[in-house]
Amino acid sequence: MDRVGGGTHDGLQGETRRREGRKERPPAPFAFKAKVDYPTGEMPRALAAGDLDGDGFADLAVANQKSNSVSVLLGKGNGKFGEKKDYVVGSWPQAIAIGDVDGDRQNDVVTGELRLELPLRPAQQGGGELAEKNDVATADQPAGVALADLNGDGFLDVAVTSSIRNTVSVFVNDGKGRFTASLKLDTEKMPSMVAAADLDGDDSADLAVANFAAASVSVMMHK
Ligand SMILES: [Ca+2]
Ligand SMILES: [Ca+2]
Ligand SMILES: [Ca+2]
Repeated sequence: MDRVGGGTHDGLQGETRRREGRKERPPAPFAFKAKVDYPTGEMPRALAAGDLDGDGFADLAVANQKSNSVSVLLGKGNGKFGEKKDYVVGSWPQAIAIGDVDGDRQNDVVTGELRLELPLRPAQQGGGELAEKNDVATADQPAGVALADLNGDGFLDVAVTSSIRNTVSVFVNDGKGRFTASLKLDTEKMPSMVAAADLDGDDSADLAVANFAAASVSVMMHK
């Protein structure tokens, strides 16, 4: 834990060491080139980066809330992206995640929308096209989606918030992209985003949920 105050002997020494440590290393160059803009659908609300066409370069998937679509922009590997290709999803998508949910070693796209969340699958090896959507019923208004192996079987499960039910639900993946509702946990008011990460170093994924109307984050540790 960081010390507060810094007036103690240890604190001053620590601060001196930190300053010296910084001096020894030249500062890393830190700058960005001029931005490049790419069109999406209307009201892009969420995006995820991941390789969708198997070429090893990150692509972008954008959930367009007003257009009820997902725009996929394939990365060329030099930082440039091709033109978007749009895929119709259900109404008002507001969350998106990329991961291989059906075990074919190609990444899939999962979005959260007004009533459903759905995996979309790349149709063919190397194509980067998304297959027909496959809907999974969730609680109302999934506002946030995270993909992580939550039950330790090696397959990516889905954690999804319901902004009007004040819950985060876990849907367990059978390894082929078929999800079963498994857990429903209470959050505070209007949960929005959810993140899954190992927060206590025990190699199992825990959950953190931002509560839009409660000015809080709910943290759920895996037992
Ligand atoms: Ca790619
Ligand atoms: Ca896949
Ligand atoms: Ca799992």
